[in-house]
Amino acid sequence: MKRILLTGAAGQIGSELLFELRKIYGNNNVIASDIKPLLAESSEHSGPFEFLNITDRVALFNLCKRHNIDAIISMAAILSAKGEQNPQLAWDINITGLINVFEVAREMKMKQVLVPSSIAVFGPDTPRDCTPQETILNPTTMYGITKVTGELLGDYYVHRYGLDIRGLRYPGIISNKTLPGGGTTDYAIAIFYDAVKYGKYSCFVAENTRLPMMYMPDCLKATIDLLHADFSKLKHHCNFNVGAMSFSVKELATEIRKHIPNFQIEYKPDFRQAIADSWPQSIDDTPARKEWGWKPAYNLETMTEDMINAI
Ligand code: AKB
Repeated sequence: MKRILLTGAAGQIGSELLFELRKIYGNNNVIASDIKPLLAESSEHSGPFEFLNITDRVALFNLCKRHNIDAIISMAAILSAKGEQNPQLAWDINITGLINVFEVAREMKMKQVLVPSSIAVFGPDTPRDCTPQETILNPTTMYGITKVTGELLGDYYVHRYGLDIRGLRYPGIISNKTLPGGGTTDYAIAIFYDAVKYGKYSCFVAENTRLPMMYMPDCLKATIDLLHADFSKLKHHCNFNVGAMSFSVKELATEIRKHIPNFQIEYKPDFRQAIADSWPQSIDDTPARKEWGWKPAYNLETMTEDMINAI
C-alpha cells in the first residue's frame, strides 16, 4: 500500500488530484500539503493536511518520516508569469524544492516520485508545430529553465540512484474548481468565467495565439495513468509530452459563442504574449501513447460545453 505525500495540494491541479488519489488509495493514505491552507473545506476534512514549505528539507523529511511516506507527488511550483515577476522565487520553489523531494526520496528509499514538467521547457527555437518530445530545449523563462533542469535532475536520480521517478509536460490546464495563479495559459480559464458572468473578456494575449491545452479530467487521467505505468516498460522518465487539444483564442471565443451568442472579446496583449509566443502551438505525444497508453478524451467542443455547464 502506498503512503503518498502530495505537495501543492491547494493549487489548481493539486486540489483535484487530491480527491482522485484519495479515491484510489484511501483518505488517510494521501497526505495533502501546501504552504497555504486548502481552499475547499471538504478537502481539508477528507484526510490529513500539513503545512509545508517545500524549500525546507528538514521539515519535508520530518513530515515524510512522521507519516511513513513512500511516494511523493510534487505539484508545488511557481508558474511562468509569476516566475518572470520573481525569478529567484521560481528557482527556490521549483529547483531547491525539487531537489529536496529527490533527496528525501533517496534517503528514505521511497517507492515512487512523480513531478510535473511543462510545455515551458520549449523555447523560441523549438519547432512550434507537432513539437516532438526530444527536440531543442532552450526556454527563455525562468519557469522553463527550472522545468528543463527538473527533468534532467529527475532522469539523473533514476540513472544514478535507481529511483522510480516519472514526469509529464503539462500543456495549459483548463478547469473549473480551483483557479490557477501566475500562469500564461490562465486566459483559457478566465475567458469562461468572464463569458458566463459578464458576457465579455479582455484577453492578455492576441487573438491568433495558439497553444496546446488540456481539460482537467484528462490531466488527472494522464497523471494517474503515468503513476500506474509499469516502470520497466518506460524508455523515458521525466519528460513525457502529453497532448489533447490546440486552439487559438479566436477559435475558443467562437466556440464559446455557440453557447453565449453575444460574447464579446477584446485583446490587450501584455508581457505574457512573449512567453506564449516562445511555446509550441501543438505537440507530438507519441512516446506517452506508446509507452503507457496515453489517450485524451476531451476536445475543444466537449471541453467548452462542459466548462460552461459547470460554471
Ligand atoms: C503556465 O502557463 O505557466 C502553465 C504551464 C503551461 O505550465 N500553465
